[in-house]
Amino acid sequence: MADPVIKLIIPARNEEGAIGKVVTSVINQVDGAIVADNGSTDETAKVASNAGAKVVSVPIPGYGRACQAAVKMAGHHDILVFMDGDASDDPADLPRLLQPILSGEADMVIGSRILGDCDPGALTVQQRFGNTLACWLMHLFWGHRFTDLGPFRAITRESYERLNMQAPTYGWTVEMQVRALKKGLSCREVPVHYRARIGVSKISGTIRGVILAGVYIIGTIFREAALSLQSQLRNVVRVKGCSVLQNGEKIP
Ligand SMILES: Nc1nc2c(ncn2[C@@H]2O[C@H](COP(=O)(O)OP(=O)(O)OP(=O)(O)O)[C@@H](O)[C@H]2O)c(=O)[nH]1
Ligand SMILES: [Mg+2]
Repeated sequence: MADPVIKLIIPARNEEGAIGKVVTSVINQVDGAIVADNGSTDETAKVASNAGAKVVSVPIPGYGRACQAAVKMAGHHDILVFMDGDASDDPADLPRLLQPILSGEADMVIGSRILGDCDPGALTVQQRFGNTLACWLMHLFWGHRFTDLGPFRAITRESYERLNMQAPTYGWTVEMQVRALKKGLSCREVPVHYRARIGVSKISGTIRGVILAGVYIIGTIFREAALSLQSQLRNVVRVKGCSVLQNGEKIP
């Protein structure tokens, strides 16, 4: 891909201590950064804007909602990069993340914290367990081995649009990976460095956050598996030339 327009999407909820550093550390490597201020009650929006990001306000909390709203605001782009706003992702890894897309080898690249190195305490035991389980289920259902659901990732615009992303909250990352597999996209992982976040942990370090994230992530995988099964059954019915009624309409 020659000279692509790269837009960076950063969901952020109460990240005033980190978001300025995140934006300034990466803004020169992309063609624009969009921070989705997800109902913050602190100065996240102001700090992000001062650092050079475009800010979109998304009042209802939800990781997926924030990402989707920011993508809508991104304007023209060829590649989307997603990164957390708590300074846990390392901008030095961006070239490595983009390389397989730029060379035409991949449609989507996930930054794997498991293949890379994590600072002490950056990736909790609960996160590692949840990611391993989710990746195992993806392999079981769709036959592809991911090692992580890392938030630092890149995808071509065309591929992103094919995924019709829906997950409003924590299911966002796994939904993107599962739907990429279902659409037959070329998926890669590259090792990334994961740092301890700036500011107070909201998800992985809290019992409520871990349970909620786990339920949404695993629930998303089973929902996607059920949808796959449903469409396979429909195909079988079609191939057999049966005529069945669905929602009151006849499928020839
Ligand atoms: N918790 C939370 N984070 C959100 C939300 N919307 C956007 N975010 C941002 O999404 C990114 C990931 O959330 P984190 O709180 O870092 O989640 P995590 O990395 O699993 O866990 P911790 O870093 O330990 O809190 C951060 O940039 C958040 O600010 C939301 O509704 N809730
Ligand atoms: Mg975090």
